[in-house]
Amino acid sequence: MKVYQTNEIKNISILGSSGSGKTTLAEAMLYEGGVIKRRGSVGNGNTVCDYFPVEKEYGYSVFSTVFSVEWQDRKLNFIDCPGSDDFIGGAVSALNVTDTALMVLNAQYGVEVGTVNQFRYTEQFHKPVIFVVNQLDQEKADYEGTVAQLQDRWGSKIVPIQYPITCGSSFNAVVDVLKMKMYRWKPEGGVPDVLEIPADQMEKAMELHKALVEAAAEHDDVLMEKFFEEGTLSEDDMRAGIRAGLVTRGMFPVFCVCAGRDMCVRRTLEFLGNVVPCTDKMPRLITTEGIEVTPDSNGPTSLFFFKTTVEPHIGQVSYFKVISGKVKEGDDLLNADRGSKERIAQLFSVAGQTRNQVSEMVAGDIGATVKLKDVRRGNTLNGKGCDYRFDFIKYPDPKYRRAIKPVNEADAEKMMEILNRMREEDPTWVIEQSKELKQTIVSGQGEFHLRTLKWRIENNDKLPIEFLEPKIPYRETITKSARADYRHKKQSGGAGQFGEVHLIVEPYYEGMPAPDSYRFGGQEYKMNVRDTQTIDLEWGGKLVFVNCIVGGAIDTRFLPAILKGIMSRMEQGPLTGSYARDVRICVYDGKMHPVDSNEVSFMLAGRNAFSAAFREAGPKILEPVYDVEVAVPADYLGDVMSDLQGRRALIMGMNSEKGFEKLQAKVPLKEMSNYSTSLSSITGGRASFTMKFASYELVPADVQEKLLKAYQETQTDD
Ligand SMILES: Nc1nc2c(ncn2[C@@H]2O[C@H](COP(=O)(O)OP(=O)(O)OP(=O)(O)O)[C@@H](O)[C@H]2O)c(=O)[nH]1
Ligand SMILES: [Mg+2]
Repeated sequence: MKVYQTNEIKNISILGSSGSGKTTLAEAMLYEGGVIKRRGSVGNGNTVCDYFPVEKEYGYSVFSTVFSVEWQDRKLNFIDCPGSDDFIGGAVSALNVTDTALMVLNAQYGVEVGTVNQFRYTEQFHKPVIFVVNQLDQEKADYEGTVAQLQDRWGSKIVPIQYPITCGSSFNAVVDVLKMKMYRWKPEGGVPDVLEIPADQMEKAMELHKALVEAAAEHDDVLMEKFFEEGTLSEDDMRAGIRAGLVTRGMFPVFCVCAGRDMCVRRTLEFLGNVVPCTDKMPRLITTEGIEVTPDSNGPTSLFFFKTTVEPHIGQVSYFKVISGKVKEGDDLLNADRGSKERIAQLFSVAGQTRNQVSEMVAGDIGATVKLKDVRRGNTLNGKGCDYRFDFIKYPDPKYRRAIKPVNEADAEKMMEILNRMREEDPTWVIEQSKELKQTIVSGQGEFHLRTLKWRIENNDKLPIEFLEPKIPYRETITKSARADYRHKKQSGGAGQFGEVHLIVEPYYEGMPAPDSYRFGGQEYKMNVRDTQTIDLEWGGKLVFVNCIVGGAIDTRFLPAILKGIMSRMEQGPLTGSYARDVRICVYDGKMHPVDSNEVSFMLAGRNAFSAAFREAGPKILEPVYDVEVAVPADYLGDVMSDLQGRRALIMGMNSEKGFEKLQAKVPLKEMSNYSTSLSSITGGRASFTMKFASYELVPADVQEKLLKAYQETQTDD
C-alpha cells in the first residue's frame, strides 16, 4: 500500500443500533474496495470485522474493528463499532479518533433508542454524521417513514441525497438527487447501471434536488451568493456546501444502501471519498497541557494508542492514530505516559485481523503495530523533542455489577490477571477487589456485556468462573445523641490493665456548632472543648473527635489510643459490621490508674464506650442510592414507571423528547441489581439507561429489620 498524505486520509466510524447492518456494510465496502475477493456474512461467521470467536459464536460485534479501503486515491479508514449499548466503549474510542460518523439505520425499524444514544455521543464530540438507511430489501422496509422519523427529530438538518424507487424484495434502484441520476443494480449488486431519472420520478427528484441545493448553499456565504445569482449550484459547489454543512453539524445527509445485496455501497464510498472532510479540516486535538496539535506531517512525531487486543499467535496488537508528524518502521519512540522506550518494528494498515505492512504513516492516519513492550490503551508515544500527552477519551460509568469468582478457588490469582488484561481491551469494565465486601466485583454496561466476559474467560482462557449477587456496601450512622462510660480493668498476676472513658456521640452534619452542653437523664454535661480532629473517612462521610477532657482525668498521650479504638469500631459498625460514618464524639471524662493504665486499655475502653453509646443513639443503616436516567419510547412509559416503583425508586422528573420519554429517578443500588435485564425485557430492548452514585440514604425500617436479622444469623453461625 502506498503512503497516503494527510489530505488524502479520511477517518470514519460506523455506528448504528445493534443489528442495523454495520458489519455487513463494512464487508461490502471491503469487497468493493478490492480488499477481499468474497463477501462473508455475519450468519456464516466469516466477516472481516467480526473475527473473534465470541463474535462468531453470538453473531454480533463485541469489539470495534479497524479496516481501510483505498478508494479513488484516498485512504478511507473505518472503524466498525458494536451497536449494542453494552459495548458502547468501542464506539466511544472510535468516535474520538475518527472525524465523521456513518450512522446506519435499519429501514424496518427507523430511529431506534440505540440510534439516539449513539447520536448523542456524536453530538458530544462534535462529529459530522451521515445517515445510511440499510436493509431496504426487507419486506417491512420503510424508507419514507425512516426519513420522516429522522426529520421529526433533527428537522431540516436531515437532507436526503437518495431515495429508493421501491422497498422490499423488489428493491434494486435509487434516485440520487446530487448526481441527478438513477442507479440500478442487477441481483448480484456491485457496479450499477447509471440511468436517466424516469419521467414519473422527475417531479419528486427535482423537489429533493432543490432542497439539497438550498441546504448546500446555506453553509457558505460565497455559495449562497452564487445560488441567488444562478438559481442553482454545480456538483462541485454542492459537495463543498455539503462538506461545510457536515463539519458544522448544520446538515445530516441521508443515503440508501442494501448492504446484504451490495447495492449502493460503491456510491456511498464515492461520496465518502469526495465529500467527507479530511482530518486536517477538523478541529484540533488538545494535549493534557492545553496545547493545540495540528495534524502536520512535518510536525513532531506523536502517536496516540486508542485500542489494544490480544490475538492468537501474535500477542498484543496496538492500534494508534498518528496525531502529528510521521512514523516509519524502525523508529524509536518514548512512551510519554510510562517513560519507557519503544521501537516500532513494523507498521500495518489493517482490515480486521489482516495486516498489510506499510513503510510509513503520516499525521491523521490510523494503523497498528505489534510486539510493543509496555504500551497500554490511552498512551502516547513521541519522537525526539516532543512531550505531548492526551487523555481525551472518557468512558461511561458502569451500570451492571456482579461478584465474580473462579469455580476453583486456587485460580483466583489467574482470574485477576485475565480480568486486568481484558480491561485493557475493553475499558468499560471496572474491576474492584473489595476489602469491605470481601468480593471481587466486576461492573460493566449490562448483562450482555458480562455474559460475553464469562464466555471469553471460559472459552479463551479455559477458566470456569461464576457470577454471584454482589453485596451492597451499606453504612451505619446514628440519629440522636447518647452517652456511655466504659471501664476496662484486668488484674492478672503481674501488671494490670486499666482505662476508663466517658463519651458522648451525636450525628455529624456539615456546619454544626461546637459542642456546648448536653442533657441525659436529668443531668447536664457541660463541654469544654480543648481540641477537635475532623477525619475524612476513606469510605465516605466524616468522624469528628473532640477532646473535652478536664482536669487531666485522662492523660493526653492516651487520646490517640482512644481514637484508634473508636476507629476500629467505625470500620466494623456495631449494627451489621458495615462501615460507620458521620459521627461526632466528645470524650469528656474518664479515669487513669498510676501504674496499670496503658494504650491497650484505653483503646479497648474507647472502643467499647463508643459501641455502647452508638447502640443508644438511634443507629440506622444507610444504603447507596443512584441517580438513574431512563430513555424509553413513550408507549412503554407506564410499564417502566411501575417497574421502577417496585424498586423503591423516587421519581424525580420526566420530560418528553420526540417519541421518547426521559425519566429521572433515585433508586437504591440494591434494587438495581438486575435492572438492565428487566428494562430490556419490558421494552424489547428499546430503552436505555445510565446510573451514577448519588448519596447514602437511610434504609426503610422493614429493610433495616431484615438486614439486622441476616447479620445476627451470620454472627451466630460463626
Ligand atoms: N436482508 C438484509 N439483511 C441484512 C442487510 N444488512 C445486514 N443484514 C442482516 O442483518 C443482521 C445484522 O447484521 P450485522 O451486519 O451483524 O449488523 P451490525 O449492525 O453489525 O450488528 P452489531 O454489530 O451486533 O451491532 C445479519 O443477519 C445480516 O445478515 C441487508 O441489507 N439486507
Ligand atoms: Mg457488527
